[in-house]
Amino acid sequence: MFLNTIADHCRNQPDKLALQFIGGPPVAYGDLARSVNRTANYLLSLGIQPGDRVAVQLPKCLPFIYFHLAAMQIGAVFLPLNPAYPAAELRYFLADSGARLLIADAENQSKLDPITDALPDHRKTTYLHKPADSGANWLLDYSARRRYALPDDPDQTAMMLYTSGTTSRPKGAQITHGNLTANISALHQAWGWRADDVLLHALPVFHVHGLVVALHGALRAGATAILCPAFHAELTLEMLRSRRFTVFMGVPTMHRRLYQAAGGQRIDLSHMRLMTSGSDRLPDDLFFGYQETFNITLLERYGMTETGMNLSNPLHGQRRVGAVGFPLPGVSARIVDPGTDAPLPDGEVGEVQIKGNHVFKGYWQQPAKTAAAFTADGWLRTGDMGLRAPDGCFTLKGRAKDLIITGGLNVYPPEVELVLMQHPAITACAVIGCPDQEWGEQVIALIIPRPGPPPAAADIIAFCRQHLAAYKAPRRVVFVNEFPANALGKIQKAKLRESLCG
Ligand code: MCA
Repeated sequence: MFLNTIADHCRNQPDKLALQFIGGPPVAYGDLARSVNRTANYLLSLGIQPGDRVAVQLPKCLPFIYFHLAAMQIGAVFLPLNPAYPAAELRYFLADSGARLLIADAENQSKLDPITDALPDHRKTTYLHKPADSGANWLLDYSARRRYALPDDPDQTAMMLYTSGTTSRPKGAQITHGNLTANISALHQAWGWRADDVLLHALPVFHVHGLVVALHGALRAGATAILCPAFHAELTLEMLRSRRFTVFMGVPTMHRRLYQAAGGQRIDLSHMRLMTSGSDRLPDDLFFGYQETFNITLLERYGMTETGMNLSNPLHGQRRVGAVGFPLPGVSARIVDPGTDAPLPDGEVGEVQIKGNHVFKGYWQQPAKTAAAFTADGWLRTGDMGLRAPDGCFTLKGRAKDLIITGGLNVYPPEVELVLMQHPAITACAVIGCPDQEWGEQVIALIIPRPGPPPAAADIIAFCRQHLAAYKAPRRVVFVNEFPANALGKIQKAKLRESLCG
């Protein structure tokens, strides 16, 4: 299992640099083992048992990583929470998951205490204080040592990540130790991870992309990860030029900003062994723009929270513009008719379905939704449409599900519509995504107001931001008198997109 591999690195190369935040202290593999062990002991001292959910809402910082690894090491379930979630969303995640423990930023105590006080399963919140200097050393003052064994059951849940849905509130995707191990081994092989790799890590750590693909990737290889607390294009480009790094991973919005930061100048980044793009489609102009400007061919790959990574363009060999590549080792992928689940011939567009040891074990306490996510013979329905070329290379062609991707983050329109319908001045609404060069798509709300003076668009946006993380709130509000509907009365969003997105 991959936690054992990391433990081996900690034993075999204790002095090798594992992690370092920009401007922060170096953390060698030996230090990492000690800090994670101390954190694991802290969790044990609180009575955290295998299977207990440990929620962590912290900015990107070392303790986030220590709690992440420590919780998994003692068999607890790590639940990362984006610091951008407002109280309403946070309450839902904590209540639904039944988290015993919350680790949070002390700055948020007055906001969090009233929420957690009302939750029956919640036992304790540990508040960490941000250090005054930028040393990023939020270390827990806890030193007892106890031995414990790493989990050895591949079906044991390691983490739970909330994903939204087209018909319901967010669901907790349970990702097992076996899933993580299978996926990170496949990526290790496919992307040729090496112990002398140095990853520049600029992604958030609350999602599969930054946490699993990037961070686990580097640790599994016994390599080094240099972490930026947040993404700044100019700073990142400056560092990428320095020749210190070999691997970088980003979402298209980040790559767009890096490309723009070059300001038309040619900057040779061909010393980078691997630069990947994912979480949303990589636009063709950016693929070519990167080749022209940076002398780099971005490697596009395809994954989802429920599976980790599924498909990837090759490390060696041709990376195809607009394509997401071939199944990773141990991954099976097929294209089917979404109505019948019958496989389609190469070249025909259908739903992408996935099978493999990396596929999650189900949604937390949602047996019906879990069953609906799989076909009778165990393929995961991704809700993404695509086709397979005769040589086995996959290309995505839109989505069967009602989903917007903005800046690499998924926004499910029904979730936003549910909030909008709580606004007293709204009779009906529809949320759609319109193409946007920087963000991929932008969230747009169409609204039929109640009779009387119409609400201000800014008020509606502010209302959404009170209830939802800012990236889910509409960027634009359009008032309409009616919606195009089909015979069943269902709003035809394709028509709305056609008339509005231009
Ligand atoms: C920030 N804002 C956004 C987004 N991010 N709005 C829409 N979509 C977003 N993704 C808002 C901020 O709240 C702010 O609003 C305004 O946009 C401008 O903020 P700015 O400072 O420009 O943005 P940023 O903080 O620099 O963030 C942009 C970002 C970030 C770096 C591209 O969104 C990001 O890190 N995206 C990566 C997401 C990711 O890791 N996805 C992986 C999911 P205001 O100022 O008005 O409050 S995992 C996944 O999808 C699967 C498994 C896979 O295959 O990888």
